[in-house]
Amino acid sequence: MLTIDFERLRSIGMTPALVQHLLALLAEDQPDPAQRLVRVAEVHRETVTLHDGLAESSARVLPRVLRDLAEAETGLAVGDWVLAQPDAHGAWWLHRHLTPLRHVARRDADGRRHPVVSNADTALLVMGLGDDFNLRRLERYLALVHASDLVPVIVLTKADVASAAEIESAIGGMRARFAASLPLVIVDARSPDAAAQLAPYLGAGQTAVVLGSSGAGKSTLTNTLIGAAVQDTGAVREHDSRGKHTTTARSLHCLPGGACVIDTPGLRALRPDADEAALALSFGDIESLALDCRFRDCRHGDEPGCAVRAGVAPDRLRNYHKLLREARRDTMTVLERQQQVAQWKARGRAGHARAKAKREVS
Ligand SMILES: Nc1nc2c(ncn2[C@@H]2O[C@H](COP(=O)(O)OP(=O)(O)OP(=O)(O)O)[C@@H](O)[C@H]2O)c(=O)[nH]1
Ligand SMILES: [Mg+2]
Ligand SMILES: [Zn+2]
Repeated sequence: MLTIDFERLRSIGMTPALVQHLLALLAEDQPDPAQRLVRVAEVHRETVTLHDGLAESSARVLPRVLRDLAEAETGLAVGDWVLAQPDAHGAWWLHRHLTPLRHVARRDADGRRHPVVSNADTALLVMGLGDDFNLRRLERYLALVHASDLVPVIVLTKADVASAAEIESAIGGMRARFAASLPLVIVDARSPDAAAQLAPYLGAGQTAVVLGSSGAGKSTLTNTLIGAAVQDTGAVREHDSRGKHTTTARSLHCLPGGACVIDTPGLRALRPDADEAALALSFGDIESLALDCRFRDCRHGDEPGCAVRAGVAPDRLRNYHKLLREARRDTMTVLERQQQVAQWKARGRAGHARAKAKREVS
């Protein structure tokens, strides 16, 4: 029977809830006594970096594990807990992927699901004050985080270079759209003060993932939290503050206070893997106001007596509807998607035929 060395694994994010979850998984299917419980710190093309609480080592993944994950429409993610074992030559192999307690995934433009991170407790949503600040993007990140049951903390960086007006308008915009209970910190990501402000969210054993667009200051903040320049950081473009995608892979780091942080590359376009129910949760204000609309099937368009239109920023409502449309498209089965494409094509053909007939008549 596999024992969990809680003290050793706590430095890489083991929590009591995880122990319970993992023991339940392992009880169903007892592992080989030679296997060790470790955490995925990096995922590369051919190998993974595993952390055992003391040191990191490189390992290859059994093809069977990759096949099973692909079949489940997912893949290995930084933060996953796994079982690994050395072969006769001393080379480490990842033998078993343990279903994560929490998992963040995103969708690409084709609706395919991609893993982001596993077993994180908190998401630090990093956004630069100034050109990077964008409420719609923040709303998308919040939908992603709510769908995966992480605690969101909004981290607005570059407070040292932002004007008072920029800071005020950012706070005002957030207050108009989000619940006042949403945690918000405003920092210079390079200053140790940022670590102090985030300390309440980074208790021993906790795992935080930093998310945000390129140039927002995710790696800068990661370095400040670690207390050393471990991650490369890069300059941003002068005219729009956009980053140059300096970080290219996700990586897990231990912090001096006993928490872990996962640095991630800035995503170009974020499409959360959130279904309608998760979105309804993230946009709870809209859902509860909708109960007061005059019509039960109100679409919050131009119906009279619409409580949603009266109480929600129009841009937030538009963003919600856009995310809902994407979610419906993403959750369509392959067959449904094929049928939709066929329908579009048929409509296109009918349109062509009509246009042709018209030309021939005139
Ligand atoms: N003045 C100031 N500069 C910051 C702050 N945060 C980040 N920067 C600078 O912004 C630039 C981009 O920071 P990074 O940490 O590399 O950004 P990133 O989010 O990791 O970007 P990618 O890795 O490309 O996704 C660097 O030049 C940082 O020094 C801040 O709070 N204040
Ligand atoms: Mg970075
Ligand atoms: Zn309505």
